[in-house]
Amino acid sequence: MRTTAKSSSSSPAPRRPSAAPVLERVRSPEDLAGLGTAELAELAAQIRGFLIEKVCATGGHLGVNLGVVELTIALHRAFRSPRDALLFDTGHQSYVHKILTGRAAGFDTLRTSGGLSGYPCRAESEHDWIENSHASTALSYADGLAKAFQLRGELTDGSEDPAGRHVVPVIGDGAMTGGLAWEGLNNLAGATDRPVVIVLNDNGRAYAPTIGGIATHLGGLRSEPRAQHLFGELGLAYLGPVDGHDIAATEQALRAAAALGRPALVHVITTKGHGFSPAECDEADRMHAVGVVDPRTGIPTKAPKKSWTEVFGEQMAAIGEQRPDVVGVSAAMVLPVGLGEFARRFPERVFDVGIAEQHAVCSSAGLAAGGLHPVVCVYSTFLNRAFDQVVMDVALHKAGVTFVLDRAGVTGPDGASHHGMWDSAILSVVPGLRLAAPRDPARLAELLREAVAVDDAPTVIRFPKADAGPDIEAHARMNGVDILYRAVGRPLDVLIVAAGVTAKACLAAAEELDRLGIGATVVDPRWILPVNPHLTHLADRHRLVVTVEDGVRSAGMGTALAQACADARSTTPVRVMGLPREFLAAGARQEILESSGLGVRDIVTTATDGLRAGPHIPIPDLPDLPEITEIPDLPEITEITEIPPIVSKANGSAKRADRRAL
Ligand SMILES: Cc1ncc(C[n+]2csc(CCOP(=O)(O)OP(=O)(O)O)c2C)c(N)n1
Repeated sequence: MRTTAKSSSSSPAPRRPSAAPVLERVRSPEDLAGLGTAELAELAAQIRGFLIEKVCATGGHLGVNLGVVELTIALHRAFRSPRDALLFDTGHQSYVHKILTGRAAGFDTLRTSGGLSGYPCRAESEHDWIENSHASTALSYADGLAKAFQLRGELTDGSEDPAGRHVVPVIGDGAMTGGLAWEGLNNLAGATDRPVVIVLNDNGRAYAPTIGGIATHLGGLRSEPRAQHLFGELGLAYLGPVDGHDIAATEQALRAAAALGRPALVHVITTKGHGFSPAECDEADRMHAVGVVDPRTGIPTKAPKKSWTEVFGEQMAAIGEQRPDVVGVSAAMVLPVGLGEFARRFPERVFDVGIAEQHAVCSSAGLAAGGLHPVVCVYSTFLNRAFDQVVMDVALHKAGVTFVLDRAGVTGPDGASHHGMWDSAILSVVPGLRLAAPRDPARLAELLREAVAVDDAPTVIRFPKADAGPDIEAHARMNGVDILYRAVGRPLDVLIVAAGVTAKACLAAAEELDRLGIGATVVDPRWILPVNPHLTHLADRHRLVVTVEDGVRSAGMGTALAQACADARSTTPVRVMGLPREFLAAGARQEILESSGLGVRDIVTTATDGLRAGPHIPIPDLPDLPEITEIPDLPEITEITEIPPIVSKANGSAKRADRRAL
């Protein structure tokens, strides 16, 4: 705890007047120490103006950060970061912390490739102890840090001894609905000799108003503070509620909690979007996070195109009309996952369970056991948490539960934690589970209907954070596999298996290969897991298979197909293209896909390399290909119903010449 800083309620030390805005003078938390009440208020106003200007220009978490300006100033006055560990949960409300720790200049590059991260980031600053953005983790981190500091003899005992270190998790009321938070709280509350100061930032909302008994309890404490409450019963000291927009009062409460020498919770009341009327008036989520918007009105500067989320939302609402047993389940994200229209039409059939993915999945197994068909709508990256529930509570129970994974594949500006790149890898090992990747809106409509028709196993639909784009029609469907392209009059050189939205790049690559005299077939299996047995049959009739998916390549569709081909004794080599097993940084989605080796040219090169590596097949050298920066619109494709026979090879190792149709 800072012992030198005076509370802003005491008279400020006389300072020489300075023309520079206060914000420019604050380069580190130490610079806050000498500021008096008026200057602190000025600083808060300047930070708010700065956030509105910068975040409206780049996009990012606006409403949440406008709500914690004064709270963060108070935190940095009461504690000595980085010696004391400030931990923000979920992490998206760390912009003010970044400004106060010398990172204001980076805001022009917020959430861009190589720019300032939208979450805490250890590479950026010693003030960032953790780099979290999945909710409800901070209390567990705090528990671990406090135990480590205690064992090393560094943890504070609540005295003013400057050697003692504080651990201060700052957690939202939404994040408090996650089970992990309560596991952490259980440990913190029981450790009376480890005086962690928990700051509960209660703005009454996750995106929408926070649901459940805890939210009701907090609401009760807000409107009528009382001595008996949940936190006290658990053994924590409780301070508050305190107005989180009053710097002096908040700082005072934090100092008081830190001086207790026992675990304490400071209940801070804030308003999401505080001080920016477009955010304060935004019914949906108080402008929680925005794209590029007009800083005066908060209205997007570009008219958005129809997204995958919207297409899903329309289809889900239409299915709801026909299937009264279909219900929607969301982990505090009813609107972001596209359940808005379904909720409007069937309010009693949507369950917001809080930021509780594990519970969402297990509770859905219960809904299925009770005769309903739940559609669990979560972002791909957040399903990671509920893997055990998918396996044990849904798959093992043969429960008809459909998972709709938005933000699958590369997401973009949110960076490593938000790319939905693990779902097909982890789900590939779940017995009985079927996973579909629609390539276009028509396939999403079709696959969603197929998925909710399965009542004895988990089904999954995955799609990215992107514009949905136009439909890509197939020439034919063979045993459930869509044939998207077949080079007329060319041999069956390479079979390109496209997962979902990679179809467009695969088709462009097939065109390029055709120009090189290489015969490509492009297929979309639609259901990418388990492997459609017809694919191994198709693989056997080509010289090379290239699989393309926007999930991690070490497991998933391609790996499963390679295994299936080996099991079927196919000798055709399989080249698997997908995302590397790395944490991918923030950036524009297309840029990341290309830098990860999923561009059109990468597919062409993989095919030509693979064919060249095959036995004695003459492959022409690649001419210098023109640089492809955008995927070109696809030319008209000639209708075919049969694959032409393969051209006979002079050497004996080539495939049979008397081909049947595929
Ligand atoms: C495990 C997980 N699920 C979902 C989300 C998506 N999400 C981001 S912020 C948020 C709401 C957080 O509410 P709260 O903790 O109250 O913080 P506030 O935004 O109100 O500051 C949600 C659901 C997430 N980050 N992590």
